[in-house]
Amino acid sequence: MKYRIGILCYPSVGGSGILATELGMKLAERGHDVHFITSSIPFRLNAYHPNITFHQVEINQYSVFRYPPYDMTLSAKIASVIQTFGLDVIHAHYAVPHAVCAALGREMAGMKTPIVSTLHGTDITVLGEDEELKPAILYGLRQSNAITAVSNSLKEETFARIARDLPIQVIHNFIDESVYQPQSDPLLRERYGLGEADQVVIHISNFRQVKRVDLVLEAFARLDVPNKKLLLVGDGPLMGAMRRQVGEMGLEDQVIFAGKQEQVAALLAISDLHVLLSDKEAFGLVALEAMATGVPSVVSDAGGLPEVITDGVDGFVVPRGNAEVAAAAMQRILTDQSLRDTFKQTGLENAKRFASHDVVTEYERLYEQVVQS
Ligand code: GMT
Repeated sequence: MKYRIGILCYPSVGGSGILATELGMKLAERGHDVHFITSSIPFRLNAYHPNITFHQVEINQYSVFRYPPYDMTLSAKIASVIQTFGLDVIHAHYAVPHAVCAALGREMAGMKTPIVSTLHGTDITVLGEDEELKPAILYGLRQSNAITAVSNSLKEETFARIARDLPIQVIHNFIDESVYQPQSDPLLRERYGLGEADQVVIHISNFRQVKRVDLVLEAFARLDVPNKKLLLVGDGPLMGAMRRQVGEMGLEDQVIFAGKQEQVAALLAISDLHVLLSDKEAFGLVALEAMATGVPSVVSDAGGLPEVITDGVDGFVVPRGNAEVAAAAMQRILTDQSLRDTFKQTGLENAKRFASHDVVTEYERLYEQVVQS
């Protein structure tokens, strides 16, 4: 069956937006009619496709509003898209406001359009800690006809923090294999001033507290590896603090700030090791991107990361908050070429567990289930 699917997501850089956009594009390729309802064009929605329509949520800036009513405007937009295009299903990525707005939009439209809500992580692990927001999260999830979480760990956390009786199904994330695959671009290394002998460690994130970039810097500083370089990709509130830390540690010549990048496959491919030492991480899409590109990872044991990286098999999983142990694991990978090759090969094989084809099919089955019930 082909469906008319409304997708709600954060369009800016971030794992949940990337996943929602990739899913929408794959569904369109399979013949479904996909409607993105977001505040701006999702940043990776670069493929023109006749089955994709983008509906922009434009907020009325009427001067009486102290706070522009985004959630209400989004709900009204959902209602109008349901009515105009006869959506069969709404897929809300992230519990707040999307699952809540999906429910309100459906109500406004006076329809029974089924809602699938996908939990991505911080909607539960950070926002779920806020007692004021919990009723909204719970409302959005109870109104959903199906709930998915991107890892087993997130499913368990949702039970613990929100409600034990929620019917949550785990559907892991996927990446676009045609983009994330081994590749080489010697010119790119040159452009970043990297010599042939340089050993490149890469970290990619939104530089928020939860990502513990301070630990990445500390672990990198501890490495006893000649020609080490740290490529920091991203931007965020901790950028200033990170630059200060780099200065205090005297690492200016070894750290490269590459800024926010939309496509990171090529940057991963010029790296020898990927590092992600987050305090919380529901899945860690970037670890999967690294694995599929053939770059081994050292990750913390936070949340769903151990469901992506298998310790000692395709990378190392280290305890949270310990730069010393992380540095030892990084040192092993950087100084042992045969271990690195083994991790690379096993990683390429293991990345297939998250094959886009299978994951998209799982979502299709779920749509079928909710539409038919
Ligand atoms: O990691 C972030 O801060 C961004 C966040 C988001 O909402 O986009 O990412 C979350 O969703 C991703 C896609 O499912 C997951 O891969 C990330 O692990 C998750 N982040 C956290 O749990 C901190």
